[in-house]
Amino acid sequence: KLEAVIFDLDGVITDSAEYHFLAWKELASSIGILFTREDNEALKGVSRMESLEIILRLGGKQDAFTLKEREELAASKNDHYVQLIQRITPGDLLPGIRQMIDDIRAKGLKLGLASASKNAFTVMERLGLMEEFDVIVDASTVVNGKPHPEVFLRAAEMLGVHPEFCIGVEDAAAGVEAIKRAGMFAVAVGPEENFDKADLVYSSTAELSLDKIMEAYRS
Ligand code: B16
Ligand code: MG
Repeated sequence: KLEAVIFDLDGVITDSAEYHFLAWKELASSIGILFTREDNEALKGVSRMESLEIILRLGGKQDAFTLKEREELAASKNDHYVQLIQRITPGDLLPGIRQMIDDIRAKGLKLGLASASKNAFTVMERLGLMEEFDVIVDASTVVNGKPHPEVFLRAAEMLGVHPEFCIGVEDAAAGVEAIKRAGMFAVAVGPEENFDKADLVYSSTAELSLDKIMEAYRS
């Protein structure tokens, strides 16, 4: 029987993916790399340093910087990102998310967060959601990034729920893979063609329906 729903943060609860994009775009341009919104898709759910590697490869500059320089570039992107997310308010929940949280609570299910971001606590605070979630697991406490299942398994463990009785909600292919490898039921948000591994796909968060998800989970 279903006991918990575990959400990804960026791109599911709020559109912080947009702020990641703006910060990476500026960083890329400062080192002469053109970085587009389309390129940004490949960064969703991917860790900070891995994201930088992808951008450097995109610009053919994978060998242009030492490790120390790459760390400085990543830190500079993060400073900018941290500045941008100060603008987030409780009004920045993506459509349908407030309803989902209320429905999950009303059904007596537990609520968890599994994010690859080291800034997840700041974003959750800005959104006013700290009180509503039973557990928040972010990238600072896990060793392996998505698609490794660790962050979802940790959230389930902290909730005291067997993975089999958890649903995970993700907007990134790497995240959906992490949910499936954790042995959970995977709900994806985004274009159908991105998610061949998901159990259920919604085109946007506005379409999410706890009743329908629970129905699909049971069958
Ligand atoms: P940070 P999620 C992920 O968060 C983002 O999707 C990804 O784009 C970002 O690079 C990653 O967090 C690391 O974020 O630089 O803040 O540590 O979608 O797993 O909530
Ligand atoms: Mg995400």
